[in-house]
Formats: sequence, structure tokens, C-alpha cells
Amino acid sequence: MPLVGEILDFQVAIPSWALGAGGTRFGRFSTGGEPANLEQKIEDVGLLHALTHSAGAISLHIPWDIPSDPSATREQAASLGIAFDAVNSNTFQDQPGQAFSYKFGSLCHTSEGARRQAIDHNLQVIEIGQQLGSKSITVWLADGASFPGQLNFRRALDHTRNALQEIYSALPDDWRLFIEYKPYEPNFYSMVVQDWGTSFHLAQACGEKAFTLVDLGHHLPNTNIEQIVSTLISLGKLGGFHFNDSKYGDDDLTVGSIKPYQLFLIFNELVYGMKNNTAGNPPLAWMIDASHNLKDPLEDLLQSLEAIRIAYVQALLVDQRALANAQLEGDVALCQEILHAAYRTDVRPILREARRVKGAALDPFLFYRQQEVRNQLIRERGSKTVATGL
Ligand code: AFD
Ligand code: MN
Ligand code: MN
Repeated sequence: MPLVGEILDFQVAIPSWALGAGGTRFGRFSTGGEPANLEQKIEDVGLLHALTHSAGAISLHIPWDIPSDPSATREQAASLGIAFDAVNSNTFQDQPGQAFSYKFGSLCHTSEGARRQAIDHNLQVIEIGQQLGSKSITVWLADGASFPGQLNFRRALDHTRNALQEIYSALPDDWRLFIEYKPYEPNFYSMVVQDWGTSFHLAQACGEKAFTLVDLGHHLPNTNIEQIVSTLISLGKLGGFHFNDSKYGDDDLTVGSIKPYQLFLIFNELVYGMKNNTAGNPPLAWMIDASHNLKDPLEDLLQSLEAIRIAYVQALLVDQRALANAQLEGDVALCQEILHAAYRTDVRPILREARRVKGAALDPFLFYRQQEVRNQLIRERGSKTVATGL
């Protein structure tokens, strides 16, 4: 099968914070056996990768995941075939002993001291990433305002741009800076980096190693995300993706659980964009950014990994030539038929074949259940588990 090769190369990074049960502000329900430290988080990603051969990287969040012995951490990951994807900075929470509070923002703060502290934190994150072999940093800013008048938009954006430029100037040559955006939450009136246009502007202002990162949950309902993807690739500024799904907001639900057709349409633009890459957009960074309260986190991630690969393979099946012709002819109905023909193909046998070739589990979810992996983890790590990060 010709598609198998393309699928094998397609790896998705797992965020360290999705390995434990997430929660809401109302409560958190532990699954038991969740990882309590970085070593155990890497073990879990190693397990996902062994089962699927599609999760060959982990994305760390600093300070939650500071390695005590970076070379040992590197060795452990390498032994499991796991690479270090983007490192993430955290200026949305105050840390013990910190001189300035982020209550009123970080890179946008009116206080120079707070901005300095947030910049220095990002520089430290880059250093830690370098020790592990990461090649990118993702900056997501919670900065904004919850009430009109609270913040001067222009000053906040100027501060943020200057700070990002300073972080960018410390970026090693072979690194990339990813800038996330989000329309609301935790601030509910305005976010400094509210949308892709603002992120794009900031990436432009930084330079050629800076890119916009699209998190699927960071859009207002019904936003045409596939069109954003198309625009960013055509501008050569799409850095990567945080996959999840949502019905209302940043719900961080399992990928493909709510809007699988939208996911397919996004992949259709990604595949088209990367095959017609006139602006020289570099290869994209793929990551899951989901976490919630109900499922076994590893089962949830297995489902997300499968959904991503299904959408990817379906997008590879789109008859691009026929679609281009139908578009030229103005044959709207045929355009839809062509997309649906790909979307309605059951590509799971292709995914099984790809896993068979690599000696992974034919059906990772079933295998995980049959082996009672969660029970083993609970026996090893205990049923009273520690929250990872958020
Ligand atoms: C946020 C963003 C961002 C951030 C993460 C923290 O999506 O990726 O790093 O959650 O947990 O909503
Ligand atoms: Mn994200
Ligand atoms: Mn989010």
C-alpha cells in the first residue's frame, strides 16, 4: 500500500500535561497510576509510541518538567525512541519565590520588572530545551484583560512584541519560535494575542524563525480554521498544530470526538499546502493539546492519535486533480462528492498495516485494555496520584 510509507513518517508529540487526568475548576477525578515525575511521563509516552508507532516525541512544560539530570533524561527518552518536541514556557501561573506576580500579565505587563522576569523565564526554557535536544519553544500567553479599560491595548501589544523580539534574539540558529493565540480565557474581555492575525504580526516582527501555532480549540465557534491554515501556509508562517476538539470553546476534548469532518478539512488544507509549498513553509510541528476529566488519559491519547492519522490518510486520498478540475468547472456538487469520497473511506486497515510493518499493536486501544495496562500502572505507582501540572 503506497500510503503506508507516508503514515510511518507522521509522528505526533504528546504534551507532558495530558498524561494525568486533567480537571476543571470544579474538581479533578484521578484515574490512578498517573505519572508523578518526568521519568514516568516519558515512560508513558514510550508506551504510547510502542503501541502506535506514532507518538515519537514529548513536549515539556517548564517549570513543571525541569529535568534534574538532563543527560539521564535524554538517555531515557532515546532508549524509548522518544524525541523532545517544543518546550513550553509558563507565565500564566506564579511560582513560589517569584519576585513579580503575573496577575496582570507577563510579557505585556506595565511593570518592567515583571516583563524582565517573564523574558528571563523564556530564556531559561530555551536553555533547558537545548540540554534535551528540543528545537523549538512555544509561547502561549494568558495575558489580557477581563474588563474594559483595564489595559491599554496598544501598550500591551508593544510590550509583548518587544519582549518576544528579545526572546527571539536568544533563539539558537536551528530553533523555531511558535506563538499561540487564543480569543478568550483566562481573560474574558481581551487577550493580547487574540487571533492568528496578531500572532502572525508578532511572528513577522520577530523574524524568519518565528511562526504562528494553531491550537484547534483557540477559536470562536464556527471559525473556518481550515481557511486560516491555508492562509498561513501560503504565507510560509504556519509553525504547527495543537490538536484537540471542542464544541464550545477551549474544551480540550479528544481529537475527532466532536467535529471529525472539520479535522479532515483541516488536513486537506495541510496536505494541499505542503504539496504546493510555494512560500517554503518548513515542516509542521504536530502536537496533541488535550486533557480532561473523565477518561483514562492514555486511552484518550490513543484515541486522539488514531483520529489524527485517520484524518491525515483521508486527506491524502483526496483526488486533488479532480477537485481542481471541478473547481475550474464551477461544479460545486462534484467538489463535495470528491471530498466526501475521501472522508467516507474507512482507512483503518491502512493504519493497521502501517503498525504491523513497525511491530506496533494492530489495535492499540484493544491491546491496552486486554493487557490491563492501567491496573499495572496503579500497582506500580499507586492509586493516589499526583496532578501533573495544571
Ligand atoms: C493552553 C494553551 C497552551 C498551553 C497550555 C497549558 O493551549 O498550549 O501551553 O494550555 O496547559 O490552553
Ligand atoms: Mn495549546
Ligand atoms: Mn488551550
